[in-house]
Amino acid sequence: MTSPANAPVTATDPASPPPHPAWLPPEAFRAIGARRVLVHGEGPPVETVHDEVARACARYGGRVERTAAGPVDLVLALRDSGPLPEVVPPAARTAPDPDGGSPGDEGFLLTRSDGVTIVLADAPVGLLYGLFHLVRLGEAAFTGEQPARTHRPALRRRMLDHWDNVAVHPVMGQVERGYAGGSIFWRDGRPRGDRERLRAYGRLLASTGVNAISVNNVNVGPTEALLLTERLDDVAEIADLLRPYGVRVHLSVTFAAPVLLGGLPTADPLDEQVRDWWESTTRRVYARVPDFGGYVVKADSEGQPGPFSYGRDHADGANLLAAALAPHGGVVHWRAFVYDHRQDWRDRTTDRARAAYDHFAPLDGRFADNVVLQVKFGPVDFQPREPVSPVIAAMPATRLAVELQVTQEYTGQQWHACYLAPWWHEVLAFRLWGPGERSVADVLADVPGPGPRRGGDLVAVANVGDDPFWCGHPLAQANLYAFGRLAWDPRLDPTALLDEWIDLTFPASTVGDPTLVRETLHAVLDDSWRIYERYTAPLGVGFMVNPAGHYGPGVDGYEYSRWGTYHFADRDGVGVDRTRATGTGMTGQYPPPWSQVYESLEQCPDELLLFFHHVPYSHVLHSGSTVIQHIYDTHFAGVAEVEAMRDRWAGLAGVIDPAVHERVTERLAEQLRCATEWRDQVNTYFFRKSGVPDARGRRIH
Ligand code: GCV
Repeated sequence: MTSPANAPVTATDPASPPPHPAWLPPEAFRAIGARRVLVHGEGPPVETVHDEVARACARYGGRVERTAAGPVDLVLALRDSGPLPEVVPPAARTAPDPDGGSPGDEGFLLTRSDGVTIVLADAPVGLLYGLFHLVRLGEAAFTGEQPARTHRPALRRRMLDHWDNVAVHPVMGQVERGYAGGSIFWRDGRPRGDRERLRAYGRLLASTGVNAISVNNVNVGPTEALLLTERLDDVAEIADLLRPYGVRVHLSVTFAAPVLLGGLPTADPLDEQVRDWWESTTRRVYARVPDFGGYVVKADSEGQPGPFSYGRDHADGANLLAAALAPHGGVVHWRAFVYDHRQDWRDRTTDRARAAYDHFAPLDGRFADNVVLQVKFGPVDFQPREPVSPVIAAMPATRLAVELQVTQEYTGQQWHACYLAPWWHEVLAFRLWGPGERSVADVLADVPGPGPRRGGDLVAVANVGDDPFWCGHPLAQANLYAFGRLAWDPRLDPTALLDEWIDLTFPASTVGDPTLVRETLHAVLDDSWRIYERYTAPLGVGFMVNPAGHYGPGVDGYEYSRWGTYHFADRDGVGVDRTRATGTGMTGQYPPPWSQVYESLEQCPDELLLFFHHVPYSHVLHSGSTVIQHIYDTHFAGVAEVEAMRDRWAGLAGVIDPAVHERVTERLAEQLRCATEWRDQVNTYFFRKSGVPDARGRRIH
């Protein structure tokens, strides 16, 4: 049995076989490939549309043309590319854009009348998104009459950040927090040159709606820093490969670049020479990559350089880079993940969860228009359960990006099946000012209402590598898929998204028993995030992971460390007092009603109880259980549920691709081993601390 610690890094070289098709196997294009198709328009993404359709038609017997020579079943047309082809029925030609808005830069209009399905777009990438929408619809795209409907992304930027190192980092390896082998971009200090894999990646991203990526780790080392200057060609090559898929490339840069690369004595954001250096450097970037997206910056965070070294604040720092990018239309994603990572555990006044708000909320209104403040979704660090970050409600005059983690750093590292879309959906649907008010998604989508009105982006840390299944765990592909789709439309239902992913990845005609496949995948994945939560850290207290790699249990692993992530368990109770009355006061960072709800022991939701309160083990939850009994019950239940997942999965042997089946079987065995370890360590720890036996008399060590 291969365990995560000694898992082989799966390497492929340029000559190796193509990776798993993920959710775009040829069969997913059958409905389109069997049709007579007209593609009308020009521009790189239109060529992509044409090539996709041509490939599908070659396989499934249809035909594709650029000018109509006869009747067609499907028209994909750019509206401003000359007169629309005659075959577009008059009704569709004159149809006003529904809801009064045009498709815009990235949207498309879909209608079907007189037996012809029509996708119209104003910009080439809209046509590409329209094509992939048809792929999702399959045969349903070619039935009946369909009134015109405009589809537009809710969020402007839908971005994946790659924490890929160009040179192998001595501790973090080729990909920081990467669980899918090596980087798809870099190997041992050089570009890996696997152009086919990058094209395939661009195609997968476009099909979900992702339109931006950053290609290197936010922790920028000396080799990575050079991507901004002398190794710009490496970035340009990636940009060239992804452009046909509507994906713009961004770069993580170090704030110390003027010193490291420019030979200046300072990187002070108010220094004239420093400003000039960023301006000229950025000009050269755009000369080489005209559609370059911008910079991502982790400053004054976990050892990365930043404006604090010069007595400046983060608005000074972010605005420096924003000024250099503005003339070219670029943005800076400035991360709000700033906290004291050298905290003394004895110091009970410092609260890491407060840090982002304390640093950034006072700066609201000072950030340039092209600064996007990138905020982790929770106040601590991508835990399987945290409250939503109060920063998102606190900065009405600042553009925001909410950052999620598709890579499963704290959610089983792609050894555990953990479908994260329900968690993200919960975060995006969280109503920051209480029931009936705007949600996180509304803030990002700039839906009118009180609070922030600048709109924003959804960003996530990517989970892919050079693994043949892209993600190590084949079922982790569903997370990547769901992230893109939620960024396009945060209101989408996670269960429906899983169905979309199943339909595409396991087309009915390619598996032995489609109903069994669907039921099994739902049984394994629907509740998998909550199951993971059940056998790991209880009631929102977080961490308790093994500090060496954040995989597996380590209940006291961080308790006496400098990282600010403590649970404070003793013989009487557990949890972090973040109340205003007796604790760190973090509850006061929320607007009402949450500032009161979280402050109140009676009202605080069970799942966040230990995030906000230190309580005795005998404290009775809303569920009716005591805290200690809840810990025992959930940990026994979580392991039993993983056993059930494993047994359900076994039923797919011989029904799906054996390679996928075998890989998932292997991972479920490891998940069960690890979940059991979590259960036994957590239960034993709390039994020994509290001395309270399990009311059900089960074995605790
Ligand atoms: C890229 C966590 C991770 C780090 C990561 C950091 C961040 O602390 O463990 O590996 O660094 O978050 O988001 O910058």
